[in-house]
Amino acid sequence: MFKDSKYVISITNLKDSPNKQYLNEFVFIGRSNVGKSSFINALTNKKILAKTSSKPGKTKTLNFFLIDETFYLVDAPGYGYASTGVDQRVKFGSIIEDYLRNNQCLKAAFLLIDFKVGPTKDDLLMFEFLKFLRMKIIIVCTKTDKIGVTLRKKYQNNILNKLQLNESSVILTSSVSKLGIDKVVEIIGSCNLGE
Ligand SMILES: Nc1nc2c(ncn2[C@@H]2O[C@H](COP(=O)(O)OP(=O)(O)OP(=O)(O)O)[C@@H](O)[C@H]2O)c(=O)[nH]1
Ligand SMILES: [Mg+2]
Repeated sequence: MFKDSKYVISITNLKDSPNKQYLNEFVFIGRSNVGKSSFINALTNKKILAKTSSKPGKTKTLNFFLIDETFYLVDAPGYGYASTGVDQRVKFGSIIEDYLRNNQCLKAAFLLIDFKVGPTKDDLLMFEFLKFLRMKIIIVCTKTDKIGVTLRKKYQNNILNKLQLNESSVILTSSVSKLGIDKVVEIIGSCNLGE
């Protein structure tokens, strides 16, 4: 677990990034309501570090959290939800795209996929885009607590098929039961050391 975590800033323009010392960054991407903000709270063991909501579209900015004074976790706005209007949707899309394209500090992208829903069309597009950018991608399945243990293999296989990945490349997690949180902490730790 990380020792110290603090919210730093929410930005809508990359020039306002707080990362002037070129610390490593790790971003959490996924559709609205997939559980990105909840996941950051679970990782940092804080209930309200990142604001969550049952209504999709809560996170509308790139939110920076400084961890142990050594790297940033970045909470991204969700994609694929139209309730905020088409223009907003395009705008959110472009700040994420800018952020992903022009960022030497970004060491890995965690792509969150709702375990029960499986990869949506938007998830598949984002996955392709991250591959195109040659980003280190970690697939995190969220809300696995909603599926009984015996059915999990079936849901996992569906996701693996759609992404054309093998078993070892997805992590099953839950911000409620805390399943998989330790694995993600470990991955961030080793990426941060440059492994
Ligand atoms: N059962 C269950 N519910 C979860 C889990 N993680 C998040 N949720 C719920 O899912 C809803 C959305 O969570 P958020 O963390 O706000 O989702 P988000 O991806 O940040 O959403 P946006 O900011 O709108 O893009 C909230 O009602 C959470 O309580 C989980 O692991 N299990
Ligand atoms: Mg959020």
